[in-house]
Amino acid sequence: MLKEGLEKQEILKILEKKLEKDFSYNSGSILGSMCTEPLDFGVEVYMKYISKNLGDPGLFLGTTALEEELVSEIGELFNGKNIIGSITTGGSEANLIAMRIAKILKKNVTKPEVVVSRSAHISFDKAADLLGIKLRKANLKDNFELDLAHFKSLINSNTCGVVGVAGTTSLGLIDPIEEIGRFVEDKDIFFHVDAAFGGFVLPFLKKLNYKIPQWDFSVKAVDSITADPHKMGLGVIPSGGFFLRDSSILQKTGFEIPYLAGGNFKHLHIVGTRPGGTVVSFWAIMKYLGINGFKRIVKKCMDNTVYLADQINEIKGIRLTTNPIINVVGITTENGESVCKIDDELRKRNYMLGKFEEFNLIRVVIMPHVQKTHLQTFVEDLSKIVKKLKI
Ligand code: 0PR
Repeated sequence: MLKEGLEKQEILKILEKKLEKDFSYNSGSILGSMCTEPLDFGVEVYMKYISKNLGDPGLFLGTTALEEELVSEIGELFNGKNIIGSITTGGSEANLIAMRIAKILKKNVTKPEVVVSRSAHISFDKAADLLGIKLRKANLKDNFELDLAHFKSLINSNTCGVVGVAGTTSLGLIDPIEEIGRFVEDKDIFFHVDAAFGGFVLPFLKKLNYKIPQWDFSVKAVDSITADPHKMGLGVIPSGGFFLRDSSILQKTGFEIPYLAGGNFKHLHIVGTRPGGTVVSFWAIMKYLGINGFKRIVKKCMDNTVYLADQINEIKGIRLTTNPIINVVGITTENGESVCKIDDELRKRNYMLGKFEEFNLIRVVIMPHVQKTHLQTFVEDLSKIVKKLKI
């Protein structure tokens, strides 16, 4: 550490140089990320309220009330009533909270298991590891949709929870939530839906008259939902979301910290000190955009998705893994050859996509920062690469 501090200007200059290595959202390079540039107004509000700490809610009663209002409003967007929950550090924390609840509610089960689809996010593996839960993974069919019969066969007397994904990480697919709901309807099994990505896409696609199957609290058996502001919500990082139908579960399973300056509030979080600024910011973003604002953003992403999908169909040697349902595009080879070489070549040209070796696909996520011009140059380069590699 320096003995004497530097001038602000000098520090800013050093920082600029050091951070040159980072990719920027507007460069056209970031094509495989589920995060994006937060909304300007959200950033403005966040900066203003950056010191709020919801780790001690009693000291910030206004922010606490704002969080409740925000959660309830998002709960309504997901067709729920009096939904409780909170803004988390991300989808991983929200999924961990859900898995913990599933385990605690079934105290009599000594070897708890949770059934998920093979395309469920890695955060369920992390949660299973931390909580001592056995994860039972249901197979996918050839078209990458969930094999429901296999899913059902994995449910047994040790099952404390099942998970459906609404907007899978690899392809943006929607698991059949209603059908999974039927498997657990009369059983004492917690049903969590991971819509970390899809949560701020699907409600607006539905309002844009896209055919979207029921995936949210409108399905009676659904107990909780993950949906992240810092993905398609354009919220600042870190902001995920956990939404819970039955408020008595907070009383039954919540943590308590008796000594806090602001008093004791039951909570479900894994972290202690946690940002309030992100919550205030997302409250402001929801008010500012309204349903129509989100519809416009989602529509632009979908138009670009269709554009890219059409272009991929034109390139010989590669094809779409599946027809995109939401703004996630999976690309694979026509002859089954590995996508790794294509991915390597793309990276050399600074195209950063997601690579899912298990499914032999590379993933483009058409986030709000992705412009049609980015996709045009991407397609030109991709086409050249596929030709050069003779795929
Ligand atoms: N559930 C689903 C369906 C997800 O896709 C993700 C993350 C999570 C949960 C976990 O969310 P957090 O990362 O907020 O904990 N999906 C992205 C992915 O794995 C995360 C991501 C975002 C990765 C930006 C890369 C990146 O540049 O692809």
